[in-house]
Amino acid sequence: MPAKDNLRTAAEALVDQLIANGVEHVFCVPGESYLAVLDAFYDRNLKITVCRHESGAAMMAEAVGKATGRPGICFVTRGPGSTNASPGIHIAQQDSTPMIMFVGQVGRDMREREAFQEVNYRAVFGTMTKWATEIDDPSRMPEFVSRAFYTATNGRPGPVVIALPEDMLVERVAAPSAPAFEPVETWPGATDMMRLQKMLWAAQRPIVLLGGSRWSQGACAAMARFAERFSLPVATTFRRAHLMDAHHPCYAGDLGIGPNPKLLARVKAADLVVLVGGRLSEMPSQAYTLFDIPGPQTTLVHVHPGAEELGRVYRPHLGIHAAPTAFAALAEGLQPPAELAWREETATAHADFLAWGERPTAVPGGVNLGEIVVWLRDNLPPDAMVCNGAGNYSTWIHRFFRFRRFATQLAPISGSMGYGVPAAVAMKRLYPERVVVALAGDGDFLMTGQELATAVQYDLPIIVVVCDNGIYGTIRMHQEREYPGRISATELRNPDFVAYAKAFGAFGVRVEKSADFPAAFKAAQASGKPAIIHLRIDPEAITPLTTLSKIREKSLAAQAAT
Ligand SMILES: Cc1ncc(C[n+]2csc(CCOP(=O)(O)OP(=O)(O)O)c2C)c(N)n1
Ligand SMILES: [Mg+2]
Repeated sequence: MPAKDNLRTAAEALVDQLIANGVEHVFCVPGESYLAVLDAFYDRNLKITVCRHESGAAMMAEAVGKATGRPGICFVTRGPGSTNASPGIHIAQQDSTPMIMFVGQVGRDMREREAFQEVNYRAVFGTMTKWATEIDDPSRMPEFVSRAFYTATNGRPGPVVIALPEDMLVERVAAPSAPAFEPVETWPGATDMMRLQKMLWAAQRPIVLLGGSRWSQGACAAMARFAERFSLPVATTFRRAHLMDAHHPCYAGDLGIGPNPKLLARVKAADLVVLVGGRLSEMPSQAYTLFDIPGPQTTLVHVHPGAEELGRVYRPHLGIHAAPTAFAALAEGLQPPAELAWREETATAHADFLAWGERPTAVPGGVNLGEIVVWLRDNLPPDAMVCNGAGNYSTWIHRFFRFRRFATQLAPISGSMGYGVPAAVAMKRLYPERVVVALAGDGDFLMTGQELATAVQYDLPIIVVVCDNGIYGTIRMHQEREYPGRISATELRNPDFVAYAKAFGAFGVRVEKSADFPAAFKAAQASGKPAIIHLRIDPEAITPLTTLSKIREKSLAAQAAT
């Protein structure tokens, strides 16, 4: 409510500062701890998405950060609201995503008494964020919010948590809004680029690896032009396949979990690795086995926007402190040598990539996830967004889907289950004209499946493909390998997912044979509603390459031999 004294409450100053910074969407679960902010939302031009669980709200905000490069915003209540949101914060950290979470806090006069739902946010979120803070002085609201935008986006992006004591939020302040934040570019130096050019000229078997954040469609296109002029093979790291058009003749594939052995061999044989944006963490580095630590045997150029990441694990031969956007722009100015010794190798690398994911492998059961993903690949428009969480079902996406554009892949490097549905809800809210599909395991889906209600509430016709094999498949796979035949805590008795969809007012259809999937997908689209396509998958079909029984037999045989 506007006040007679022309002063704003701190809550109003907060919401105005968000709007000044270009925020259009806020994801939240309400709480009495930040009622004043809810009231300030009332007559402001913001799209509010009210969620069913804070993990959903936080993952939605994280997905916005991933897709737009600007901080996604969520609001949650104190105590349990904030701890429920922690998976989204952890994803933003591991995925280097800009995000700001505002959280209610007890009144300043009660602090340190363990008042109702009191949490020490600096302590709880201190190691999972770039900055966890609390605002005591309402007149500093514009300063704190402005800094949050810079902190979340500068260098290596990540999450910021700001706690808001409820009595502070209702105080009136004269402080004017701060000017909108301007993202700060991190440019490579001219000498860095010249050294890189020399290294490229001296190389025989170079390869480029793309990863991390601070990319854009324009930067991906610039990178592709650079790769093309140098005829460089380009691979993407775990869950970053969308950084390179899979149809580009330089694309060499996805260096994630269970990568194409030919790609792995190619990376191992390279004499120059140019890692742009990524950190080469556990998954792409094949559990840190690919390169020696700290001194890699291969000449390594590491381009990263976070100075603290350069030399953190791998000592690069050339470290370039730069954002991928800036690096890609300057890479366009590099000159290729007259002779490109590796030209044919790059063509082979692309052919190897295409061959690896071309045709689905044979697996037990009526529904072959490979065939489903290949159908999606061949039928979805190039700007369709594909979201997923964690589980073995995602292996088929990594191998058989072909991402064509930036931010069409929304998937957590952090390996957090439950990400697909909230990410899809957020993307459909931002981009209603685009096709948005989430793939989820049966375990994965029920971690955040209740956000289907959010999709229904806001008329967001996302399509969720639930890959139901009746098990926590990934863990069962590890179990059969490490403790063959000793099944422990990995079996699931599932609800009727079609009835579940219908109970939410969504569309639901079951698929028992691969051949029925196209009609089910079209029916889901034609319904105009959020939809669940329930795939019944044989638990034996644990990866595109092997079965649970084969893994068990192999482990038992190995045990017998020792
Ligand atoms: C939040 C969270 N909890 C637990 C895990 C450990 N985990 C990784 S994959 C997985 C099983 C996934 O099962 P499901 O979604 O059914 O997919 P499937 O592997 O069967 O295809 C589990 C429990 C995780 N990665 N994230
Ligand atoms: Mg499963």
